[in-house]
Amino acid sequence: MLKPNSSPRYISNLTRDTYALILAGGKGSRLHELTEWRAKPALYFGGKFRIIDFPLSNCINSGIRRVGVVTQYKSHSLIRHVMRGWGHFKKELGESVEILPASQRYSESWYQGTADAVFQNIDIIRREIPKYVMVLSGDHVYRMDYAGLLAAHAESDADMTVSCLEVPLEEAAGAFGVMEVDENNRILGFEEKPKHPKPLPNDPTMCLASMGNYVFNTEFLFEQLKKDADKEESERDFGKDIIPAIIKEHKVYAFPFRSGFNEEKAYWRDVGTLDSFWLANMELLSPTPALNLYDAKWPIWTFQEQTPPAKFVFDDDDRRGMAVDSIVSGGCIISGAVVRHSLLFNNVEVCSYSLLEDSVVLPDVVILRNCKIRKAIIDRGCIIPEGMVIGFNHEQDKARGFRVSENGVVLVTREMLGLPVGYD
Ligand code: ADQ
Ligand code: ADP
Repeated sequence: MLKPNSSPRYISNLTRDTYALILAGGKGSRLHELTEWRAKPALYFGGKFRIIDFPLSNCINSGIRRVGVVTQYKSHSLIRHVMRGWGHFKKELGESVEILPASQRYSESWYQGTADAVFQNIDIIRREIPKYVMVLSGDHVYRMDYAGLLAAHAESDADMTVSCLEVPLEEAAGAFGVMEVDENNRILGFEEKPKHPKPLPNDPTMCLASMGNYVFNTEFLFEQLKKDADKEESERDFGKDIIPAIIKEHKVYAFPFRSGFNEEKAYWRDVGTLDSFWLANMELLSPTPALNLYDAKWPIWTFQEQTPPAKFVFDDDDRRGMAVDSIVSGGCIISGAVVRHSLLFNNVEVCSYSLLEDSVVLPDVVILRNCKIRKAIIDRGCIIPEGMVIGFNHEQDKARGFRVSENGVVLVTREMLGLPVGYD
């Protein structure tokens, strides 16, 4: 709740006084070949987006118009995307989306942990003179009005606030930072990726997990980063080093994630594995998905390639080309083929007599005639040869060099098909 005497411009002053830093340098190693050439935040999602579009759109829609995107690992396609899709902001109007690659300003090395990625950009943040710095993970798909988080931070007079949500214990174990809070949500204990997370007092199956999104008072952040930089044994990481070191002496609060939308259950996905990537995309095919991409009040902005409309045509033999229960993006041509319960990104061509089911197909893919594909992720730029069967016999899929996930999703990339690398 806001203080009753707060000015009508309370929230807009908070968001205006904030600089957001999106950490987008992570490797995403459990996505295997999907992130071999691109950072996880550059991974495609939902037919026309990349993951980074979600935190970026949340910032812009929340009224935070000064944003830095911190890049490191395999950043080429990420930088290209941010430049093309997010490069039009006007510095003169107090708006900017800047790319901040590791540039060795404060040390000879690349960014070490997440805290170092912020530390090495201190001078850039300082120039903006923000009252608050919001550090966001660039790895997750969700819609969130960050103004609520900022308001809670300011209201509780906190030094730092950590955005969190309830997660089943087995999901959090080894994956998330887990915290204990008092009745006012002040953080009393924090463990980074514990094997045995502490359950909630009122629910032994769930725990309180960090989303990797933080708000800091700017000067407080700088002090803590400098202190941490002087510690030899530190890994320079917010979860491992900074948060555990400050919770005793400083006011660090948890903010329970609410999207700010009228949703039954707040949507937040860490699409960190092939299975979760596939499933999160499949979920969008539901008539009423938990993630609403069609809400004009909270648009997800992205770089839009100019493509002609999707097209469904009869082939020479009068076979009907169709897609049902599917999302089909611009530039696609379905010619005499059947597409069922699948998500197609831009410029996918499916040729006659082919059948595609339960699959996610990234941009610029050609599926030639007579293919049968089920429960697959087809990476960008693949050309599936005539008659190829994928997803019906996993031994055969593996023998071809495709990757089969724990839950039986088959990943196919250009390299696996023996196509020349360097496709861009
Ligand atoms: P992880 O997501 O495992 O845990 P990490 O790998 O440090 O933490 O990545 C956090 C974010 O920073 C990601 O968006 C990643 O892309 C980026 N990143 C990682 N290393 C970077 C570097 N050197 N330079 C630039 N960017 C980098 C964190 C928290 C947990 C929390 C989870 C929620 O530490 O406490 O539960 O996020 O997913
Ligand atoms: P995008 O993320 O826009 O698809 P990338 O440049 O990251 O663009 O790479 C797209 C695809 O091209 C990847 O799936 C990968 O297979 C291939 N690729 C890109 N660069 C290389 C490279 N240097 N070597 C091999 N393959 C590459």
